[in-house]
Amino acid sequence: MSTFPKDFLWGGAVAAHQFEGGWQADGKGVSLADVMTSGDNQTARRITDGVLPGENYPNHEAIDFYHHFKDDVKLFAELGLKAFRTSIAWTRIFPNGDEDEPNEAGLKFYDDLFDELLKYDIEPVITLSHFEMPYHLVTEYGGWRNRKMIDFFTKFAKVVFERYQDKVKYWMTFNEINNQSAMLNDWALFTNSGLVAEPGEDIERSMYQASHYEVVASALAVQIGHAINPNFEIGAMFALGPAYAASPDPRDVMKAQRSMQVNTWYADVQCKGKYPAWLKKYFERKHYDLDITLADEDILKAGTVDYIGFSYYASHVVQAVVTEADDFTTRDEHTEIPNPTLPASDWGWMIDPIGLRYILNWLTERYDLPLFVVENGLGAFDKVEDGQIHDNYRIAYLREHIEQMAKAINIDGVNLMGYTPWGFIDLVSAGTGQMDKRYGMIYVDKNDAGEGTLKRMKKDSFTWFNQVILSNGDNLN
Ligand code: P53
Repeated sequence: MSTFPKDFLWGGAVAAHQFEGGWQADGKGVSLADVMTSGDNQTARRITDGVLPGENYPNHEAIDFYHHFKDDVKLFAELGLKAFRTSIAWTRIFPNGDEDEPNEAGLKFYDDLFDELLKYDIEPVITLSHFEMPYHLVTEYGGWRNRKMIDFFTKFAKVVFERYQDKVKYWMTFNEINNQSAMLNDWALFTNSGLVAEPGEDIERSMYQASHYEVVASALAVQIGHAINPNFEIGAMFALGPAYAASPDPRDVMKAQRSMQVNTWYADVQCKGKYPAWLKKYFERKHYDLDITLADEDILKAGTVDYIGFSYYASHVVQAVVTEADDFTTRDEHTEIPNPTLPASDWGWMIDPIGLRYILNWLTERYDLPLFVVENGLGAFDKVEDGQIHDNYRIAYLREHIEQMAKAINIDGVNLMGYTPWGFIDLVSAGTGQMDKRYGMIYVDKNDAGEGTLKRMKKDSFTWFNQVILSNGDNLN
């Protein structure tokens, strides 16, 4: 039997750029997501130099929630959602990012959306920056390489905190802020920080500098938000999955520990208010000479978060390589290997429900804060047969993860606020730009080529999740 707290936030999660469409509607500016093409399981998305003719940009239309939001929210209410996580598209509010005044039409859209949600008692949970900063801030300022970004971001945060202070209580600052450190690839550097490596640039150094400005901006936003409304709950947001050691060889164990440290140092900063010792040493040894001021350090201390939001999809297995560095930070194609004890999704993500319980315990032990699983789910190909979608594989995935959350709560004493499965309505994949990598309980008729009627249909998982919510997690069958 699973028991969840009475006010548990059962919900669903999306991000503005992955489902709204309307990329130029009512004065919206070009965001990072608007210059990213479509890829597939094999091919990475490309980042183009602005919006170019003849390219496929899947986020431009996405599932056009912008023009369907009333009907869609009605469907979300039918699903039984108590919470709905989305982001505010920064470029609807500040189209270029460096304007003095916000765009009223953009602000009005979110007023209407939040009113619609509240009409059905659905609690909005809002991410301020989810891979969609204004592209202009990249071309004009170099993205988060530039300290000026702190001002642009906090201005945006202040405007929306003030505007929606009576409608939104739960906030998160930066989505999966740690991806860039964990992956250090073109996609993560661009989507998190608007970084494209310049010839000869030490991109790892730039990543750390950009990340520093982001954690400062986040800490300032926490303080600004609390001053506007002391009841705000403002969280951080990380991509988290445990790194398991490939073997009991202490070198592998050390490798796993360091890999978690590289992945989660943001949590140390955002939850405890200071940089971890190993990372300060790393900056020193690398002679990075980062722009981290004493005033910044005070800001970090004063702006710790109220809760930890995180995404959980998969766990990882890591091993030390023969040429492993003394500090165990070597990155190459041999450091991560598949887990022979677990199945994988069609995109090669390891399916590991127990890993979720593990990470809930790990977070509790380190940070002792309320936790919120704000993303989880299975990206899969779905088949429509006679107007029905029998996605029993998705139900199984979600059920097993919910069972592990119940154990974490009832056996391990974890303080869990809620669960908002990712992409509960089909949307554009962030990693690949695909439509056919589907997470939804609501099917949207659109394929990778961009064809389809955009019609919404309930999958079997819709009825199942509705039962889960109605029974407050007791009925998982
Ligand atoms: P997609 C990995 C790779 C890409 C995005 O991912 C990711 C992750 C997980 O750490 O992040 C989140 O769409 C992200 C969402 C995204 C979701 O995972 O590549 O916050 O925007 O859609 C799923 O299958």
